[in-house]
Order: sequence, then structure tokens, then C-alpha cells
Amino acid sequence: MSCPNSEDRIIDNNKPKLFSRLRASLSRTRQSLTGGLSSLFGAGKKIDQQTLDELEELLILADVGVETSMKIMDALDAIIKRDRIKESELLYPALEEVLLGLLQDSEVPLIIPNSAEPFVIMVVGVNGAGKTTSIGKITSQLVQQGKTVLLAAGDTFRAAASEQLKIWGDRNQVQVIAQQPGADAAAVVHDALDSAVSRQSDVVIIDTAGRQHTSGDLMQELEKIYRIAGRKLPGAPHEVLLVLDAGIGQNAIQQLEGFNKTVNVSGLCLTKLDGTAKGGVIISIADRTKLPIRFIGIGEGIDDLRPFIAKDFVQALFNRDPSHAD
Ligand SMILES: Nc1nc2c(ncn2[C@@H]2O[C@H](COP(=O)(O)OP(=O)(O)OP(=O)(O)O)[C@@H](O)[C@H]2O)c(=O)[nH]1
Ligand SMILES: [Mg+2]
Repeated sequence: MSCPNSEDRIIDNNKPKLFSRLRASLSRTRQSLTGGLSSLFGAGKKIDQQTLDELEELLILADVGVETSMKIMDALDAIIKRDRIKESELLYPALEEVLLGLLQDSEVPLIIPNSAEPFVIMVVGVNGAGKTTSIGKITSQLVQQGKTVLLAAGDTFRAAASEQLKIWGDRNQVQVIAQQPGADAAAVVHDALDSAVSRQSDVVIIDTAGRQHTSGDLMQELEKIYRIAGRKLPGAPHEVLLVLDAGIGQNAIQQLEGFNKTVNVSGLCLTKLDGTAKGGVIISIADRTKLPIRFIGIGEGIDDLRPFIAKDFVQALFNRDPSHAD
């Protein structure tokens, strides 16, 4: 389901600046995904089977994945027939249309409902995916929206983990509930939810230790946190946000499947799009998982996390300035 207000949300005075930042951060993905198109879709060149085969190969190499690339080619073929396209240059807008069609349904922003009870977000993912940093950035956005936020340091695995979360807590001036390293993560979550209810916090964000989706014991711990949250507050966690490093490309799909066996992932945050050429994976993720892509991470700074807006993303990939778009 697309967000009817997406246009409203992105039209502001900062739009050109925000867009150029997005475009700059996607430069490596753009290079791998659309950089090769100019030689394929040359001026005056007619569309032939070789052009289409090479395009499909290019998509696969850019981490879009075989299944989704085939789907894209079928959709493109339908547009070629529908619009009786002959010139390869016209494949640019056709491809944009197809990609937008694939990505649009994943544009579902995370909206915190007004409720008497805290909205609980549990953040999961493998080691180093960008969980704690993304929590810091999301907190900043929520605070700017006037929400009261409480952070739960559910990563009790490493001593430095709660320190890292506390730094983000200080930066955003929100409370962090933590215990000693080695403490039971579910107990931290239990305390945090008690505290959030008594303080009437709007949002609780639970940080968790990075773990491989294949590690049985650690996944059990995650299941326990999930269960405790639901027992303390019926319906919690209201959002299970899986953080995926875009640089892992197609492995993202396996990670999602692994986490989904234990917790019910309800949204995705795709980080580090700025450092990778594999950002094409977002198209495959949108197509194959049908999950909301809540956020994209495009840098390490506090403002470098954006709600995912399909049209902006596609235009940035094609190096198009939205002020010149329809
Ligand atoms: N360039 C870039 N770096 C990012 C982004 N998101 C996170 N990082 C960096 O990735 C590194 C790991 O981030 P963390 O937030 O500590 O990752 P984590 O998932 O909490 O890691 P563990 O707790 O060890 O599992 C940090 O250096 C972050 O600054 C992003 O969108 N872009
Ligand atoms: Mg962390």
C-alpha cells in the first residue's frame, strides 16, 4: 500500500538539498545499476533482443537478483508492446515506470498512532548491520515530531553496547534503561516497559545484540524478548524492525527469512546505501518480501536516515532532478 501523503511529506524548502544528498549517496549503486545503460540505450539505437538480454544481465549483476530481474524484463516487454516502443532511448522512462511499480508498495512509513500505551519498536539484525545507529537516528526524528521516547538497552552482550546507546540517548535527551553487561536482556526490556508505562512514554525502542539468524541460542533470546514485551503490553512489540546492511546484497533475503522464523518482522531498515554498489538489492527486497521499507540509511550522521520514498529513490537512481519531473 502506498502512502497517499508521500508527496506532502517531501515537498518542503529542503527538498532540493535532501534530494541531492540522496542522489550523491546512491552514486555507487547508480553506477552499477544505471551507469551501463547509456551504452545500451544509445541515441538512435533500435531495441533488439541483444539490448534486452544485456539489460537483464546488467540488472542481475547490480544485485537485483535473477527472479526480480526476470520480472522486470517481462514488465518492460509489456510496456514496449503497449507503447509500441522502437527506440532504445525510450527504455529509460519505461524502466523507471517498472522500477517504481515494484518499489511503490514498499513505501509504507512508520507512523506512531496516538495511544495511551507506549508504541514498542524492537530492532533486530545481524552484527554491525546498523541497529544502534539507526535507533539513534529514528529517536531524533521522533523527538522532532514531539514524541517522548525511551530506549531499552537490550544488547547486554557487549559492555560497550549500552554505552553506545546511552550516547545516542544523551544526544537526543531521552532516557535509556540499561543493566550490567551480561544481564538478562528480557529483564532489561521488562524494566524498560514498566518505566515507559509509568512515565507515559509515547515510544519505546528496544536495541538488541547483533546475532546471526542461524544461531539457535541467540535467536531464542530474541524470542524471549519478543514474548516478554507482548506479556507486559498486549500487542507489543508493535513493530519488529529488521536492520539490513545493503552491502550484503542478495543475502538480505536469507537474513529476513532467518529472523522471520523467530520474530514476526514487520518492517525493514536498509542501511549503508551510501557505501555500496549493491543498493539494487532494495528492488529485489521490495519485490520478494513485500514488507514495508520503513527507512533507508545513507550515512553515519544523525540526519542520514530517511523514510523510504520510492519515487525519490528511482529518480536518484536515474540521476533525475525531481524539480524537472512531472
Ligand atoms: N556509511 C554508513 N554507515 C552506517 C550507516 N548505518 C550505520 N552505519 C555504521 O555502521 C557501523 C555499525 O553500526 P551499529 O549501529 O553499531 O551496528 P549494530 O547493528 O548496532 O552493531 P552490533 O550492535 O555490533 O550488532 C557504525 O560505524 C555506524 O556508524 C549508514 O547508513 N551509512
Ligand atoms: Mg548495536
